[in-house]
This record gives sequence, structure tokens and C-alpha cells, in this order.
Amino acid sequence: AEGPAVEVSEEVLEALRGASRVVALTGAGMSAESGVPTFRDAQSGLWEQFDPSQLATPEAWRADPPFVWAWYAWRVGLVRSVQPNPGHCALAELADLREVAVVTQNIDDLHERAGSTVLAHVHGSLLDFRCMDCGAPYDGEIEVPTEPVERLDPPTCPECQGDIRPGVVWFGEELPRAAFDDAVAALEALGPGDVCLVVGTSGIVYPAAGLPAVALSAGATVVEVNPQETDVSDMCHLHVRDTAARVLPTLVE
Ligand code: BJW
Repeated sequence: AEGPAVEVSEEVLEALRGASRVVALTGAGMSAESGVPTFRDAQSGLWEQFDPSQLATPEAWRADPPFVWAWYAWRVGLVRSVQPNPGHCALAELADLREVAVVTQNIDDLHERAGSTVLAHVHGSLLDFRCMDCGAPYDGEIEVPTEPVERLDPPTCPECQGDIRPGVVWFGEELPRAAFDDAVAALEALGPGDVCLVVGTSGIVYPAAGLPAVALSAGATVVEVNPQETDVSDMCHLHVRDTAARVLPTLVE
């Protein structure tokens, strides 16, 4: 970790010590220190250069598949080239000490590569490709441009010749039902004394932004780890205003 020592209050440490179950709800900030840009941060957000509503929607795809595919292909290269950060590793280690469920909005595989079993990828997985038309999973090669390119033809489905799409959830699409149900069930299973960590999410995108409220209703202590205040801060009992890679390792004890 860089910079001054991280300040985590005794209340937060006590909450973690007392918890038998922990659910970690993670967002883009979780992977920021690995080098994956967040969606809405001022300087580095991918969506400063591109309008997300033009890219992460079924309408955009239908209008211009090569344009949208080029963006995803570039992100495949990015995700393949980065490594889990100490925050991902800490959550994996915490699972040796507590019952931990990781529920992520992230479409990267950095939790898995750090050693966590992810209970739910509620916005899908970048690397799970499937056919846009017949839905068949696609295991073929993915050509990754070395520089961001504006247009790239998506691979073709060997079954039906349809376009291959990334396995992510676009705006207006339903979340994968089983993943979302598993997330809710894990949160409902929390009791008083248990902890929900809300890490690196702006809490803007629904229905995922409603998940901290489920932990709150269950009676868990909700702890936000985020350098900034967010739309879900009010729902959190405790806040650590620092980064995931700096804070999470201090919670493994
Ligand atoms: C750090 C840090 C560090 C920085 N450490 N922290 C009104 C009410 C309810 C819903 C809607 C509504 N209006 C419209 C909707 C629907 C829409 C929605 O919520 N829109 C909002 C914008 C208002 N939702 C949907 O469309 C969802 N589907 C749906 O509702 O379906 C209904 C339906 C039912 C039945 C049939 C059909 C449909 C789908 C949402 C899909 C979201 N998909 C995306 C893209 C995935 C693919 C891709 O990546 O290309 O998912 S959008 C994008 O946002 C991505 C993320 O998972 C998601 C959340 O972002 P996240 O993770 O919170 O990141 P950021 O960037 O926003 O924030 C980063 C945070 O980290 C910041 O707070 C920083 O401070 C912090 N940070 N560095 C810790 N080092």
C-alpha cells in the first residue's frame, strides 16, 4: 500500500471480529487498483470518452455490433493483462476465517484469480461469450486488439452464424436470475453481528444498488469501503473512506 497508513476505526475491526458470516458486495472500485478503470470516476472512467448508453445496451449492439464488440475486445485484453490486487487477495484470505460470500457487479475474473469462490456475478462475466441469436456458449478464440480500435467484427457462432456477444448484462436486460437470487439469499441469511461489506460501488445501478438494503433489513452491520460518499452511504452503518486494496487487508485477522 502507498501513502499514509490506512485508518480503520476500532468499530469496524470489532464488527469484523464478531462476524461469523460476511457478504462482500463489490463494484468497479474493487478492481480499480488492479488497473481496470471504473465506470463513473472523474479522470479514468471509460465512460468519459464513450457514452455508456451508446455501448452497454442491446440497442447499441443491434445498431453497430463491430463498434460495440471493439470496446469489449479491448477490455478482454485489459482484464487478461491485469492482476488481482491486495483487496481481492484479502477477501480470499478472509474466507479461511469466516463464512464469506462474494457478490460482485464486476464482469472481470479478478476475485476468482485471487482465490475467492464468487457466489454471484450479478452483471455477468466478460469472458463468458455466447451467441446473440441462439444463446449457445462460445469457447473459440477472441482476437484482442493491442490498441483501442473503433470497429472489429465479432466472432461468428459455429451453430447458427449469429454474432458472438460478451456475457455481460446490458442496461435494460434482466440480471441472471439465479445469481441475483443467490445474492439476496446470502444477504437474507445474515444475522445481527454479521457483516456486509459494500466495496467500491457508486450504488447508482439497480437492482444491484438495492442489495445493501437487504443486508440492513437482515440486521447485519453494513460497512462501506469507498474513498467517496455514494448513493448507498446512508444505508451503511460504518464507513471507511479509503481504497479497497488498502483497507481490506487490515480486516483479515
Ligand atoms: C473505489 C476505488 C478504490 C474508486 N477502492 N472504491 C430507475 C430505478 C431503477 C432502475 C432503473 C431506473 N432507471 C433505469 C433503470 C434501469 C437500469 C439502471 O439502474 N439505471 C441507472 C443508471 C438508473 N438498470 C438496468 O437496466 C438493469 N436491468 C434492469 O433493471 O432490468 C429490468 C428488467 C426486468 C425484466 C425484463 C427486462 C429488464 C441492468 C443493469 C446492468 C448494468 N450493467 C453495467 C455494464 C456491464 C457491462 C460492461 O461492463 O460493459 O454494469 S453498467 C455498469 O455499472 C456496470 C457496473 O457493474 C455497474 C455499477 O457500477 P459500479 O460498480 O458501482 O461502478 P462505478 O464506476 O459506478 O463506481 C465506482 C465506485 O468505486 C465509486 O463510488 C468510486 O468512489 C469507488 N472507487 N476507486 C474502493 N480503489
